[in-house]
Amino acid sequence: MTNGVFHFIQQQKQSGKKLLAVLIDPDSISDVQQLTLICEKSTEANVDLILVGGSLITNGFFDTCIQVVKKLTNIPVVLFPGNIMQVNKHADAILFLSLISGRNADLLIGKHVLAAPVLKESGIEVVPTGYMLIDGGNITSVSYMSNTTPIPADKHGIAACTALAGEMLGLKVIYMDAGSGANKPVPQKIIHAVFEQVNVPIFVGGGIKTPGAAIEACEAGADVVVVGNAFEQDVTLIKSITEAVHQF
Ligand code: 1GP
Repeated sequence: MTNGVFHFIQQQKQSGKKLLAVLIDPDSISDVQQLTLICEKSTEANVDLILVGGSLITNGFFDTCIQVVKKLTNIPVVLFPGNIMQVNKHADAILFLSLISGRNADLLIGKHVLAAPVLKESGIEVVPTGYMLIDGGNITSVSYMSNTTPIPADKHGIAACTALAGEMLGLKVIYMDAGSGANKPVPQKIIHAVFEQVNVPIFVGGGIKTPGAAIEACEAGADVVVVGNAFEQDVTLIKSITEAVHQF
């Protein structure tokens, strides 16, 4: 990817195309066989991005996971870090997340100060990302671990203004997340409210399990649909959900 991951996402957005990102949580997918299968199915389905990250990494599989994915696919690998330890120079890029829906200073700027020199040294592409947690009907790992309250799913104005402030601060991407394994995905109305306010690409994830739910996110304004859990349960969904997103 010569011009970088962000350039690619922006270009696709400008041509009205929607992207599918597979989220690999090295803590849930800890065996190489399952990882290999996900990589093969992702390549066959023409998945656009592979995100790697999780709230906790307890098994030491993070580095191996990235190297295996890099070896098995040509799909750009983007770090989606749950904490500062999830930086790896073999990835193509990192979503440098600022948790703008919360008021935890450490996750707005504190951890970034610690990560910045490490990222500079690694040379990987840094994509400044406004990360917004949206209530998905249950308490998720992100909410608990970040000690932040998600934006209520019916508070469209709060979400829109939060995203707008993020864009004004120079963040290049907005990520609306109901959290991994959310009961309910981010509703269309709140995605659309954000879509109407900002020009930057919008990622939407958390609780998307069907082609229909992915289509709804795209119709509402998502540029990148992120799916993790559902693919861990059933790899055949990689093809059907990617096809659904690529019909736009
Ligand atoms: C979580 O948006 C991602 O941060 C994906 O969520 O695992 O529920 O698909 P799922």
